[in-house]
Amino acid sequence: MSDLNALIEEARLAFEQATDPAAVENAKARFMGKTGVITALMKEMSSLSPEQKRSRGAEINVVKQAIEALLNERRQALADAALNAQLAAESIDITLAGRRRGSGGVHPAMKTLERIEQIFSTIGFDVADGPEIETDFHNFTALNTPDNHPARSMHDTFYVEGGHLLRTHTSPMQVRYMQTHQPPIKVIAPGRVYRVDSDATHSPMFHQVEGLWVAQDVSFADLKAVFMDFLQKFFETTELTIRFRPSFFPFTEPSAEIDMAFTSGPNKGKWLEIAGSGQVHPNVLRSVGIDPEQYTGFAFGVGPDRLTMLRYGINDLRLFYENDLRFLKQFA
Ligand code: 2NL
Repeated sequence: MSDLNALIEEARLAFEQATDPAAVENAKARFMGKTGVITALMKEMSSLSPEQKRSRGAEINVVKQAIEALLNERRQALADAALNAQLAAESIDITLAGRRRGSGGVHPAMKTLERIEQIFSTIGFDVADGPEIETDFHNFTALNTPDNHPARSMHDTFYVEGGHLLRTHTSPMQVRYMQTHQPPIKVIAPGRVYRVDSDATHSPMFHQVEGLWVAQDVSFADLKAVFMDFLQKFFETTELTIRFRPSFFPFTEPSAEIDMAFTSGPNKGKWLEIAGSGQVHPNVLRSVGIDPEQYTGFAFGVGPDRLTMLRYGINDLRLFYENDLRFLKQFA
């Protein structure tokens, strides 16, 4: 029996020294496997008498069960240790604050467009919408632009398939609006426009807002009042003046540039070119089926990016298009 007790101790030691499941199974084979010690002891019994067989068999069984118990204990201990190690490694601190999705912001160029739309809405102007890929008719012909006008050249205008082009101003939206509405017409047309131009002060894509009021007896005086009202609301000050300088556009006659100057503040006294304008040319009205003998109107076009720069004190147009978050976050 003492040889058998020694065997149990031997097994206990072997299992203890096995520090991973594979080693435990190897140790098990040494005792319980086909070529293991227990199997050998069983075979040895063949030479014993039936009497001796019974008692020796019972003893061996006790040992076998003891070793099996040790084996299962060790298996369980290793499995527990592995699980605990995994739990420790994968532990998460559920008290930590979650990772939030950053909230976006409206781009300053779009903020200005929204602001302009809002201001003109309050004085009864509708907001037009339309395609950025336009027909030659809506972008040029209807706007009294002659076939040989330099703006139509490929040096100035992006042409796409099928004779279409990227609109060079937002006027085509107003042309479409006039084709589908009867005077009185009060509409603004904000959006992206495209020109073949790219340097420090020009981007091939920029923004424009045009305004149009066509009704009976709409005059330059109305333009001056509407535009002044707009600027005062936009800059939130009455401390500004405007002046009209004669100019030329194919779609207006007469035409004028509008300059403005602040009469107080850091930009006081500096004249800034901010819009082109004029009385809508009779040919433009005719091309959309409006009788110029019955109706007149004014139109203007502003570069909102310029207004954004003035309003926020931005000195470089390129900042609008670099998508540098350090710049953009200041407007969020
Ligand atoms: C500029 C010049 C201008 C217009 C745009 C216009 C639109 C229609 C009819 C007549 Cl549908 N005119 N738009 C008129 C004068 C000037 O923009 O330099 N913009 C930045």
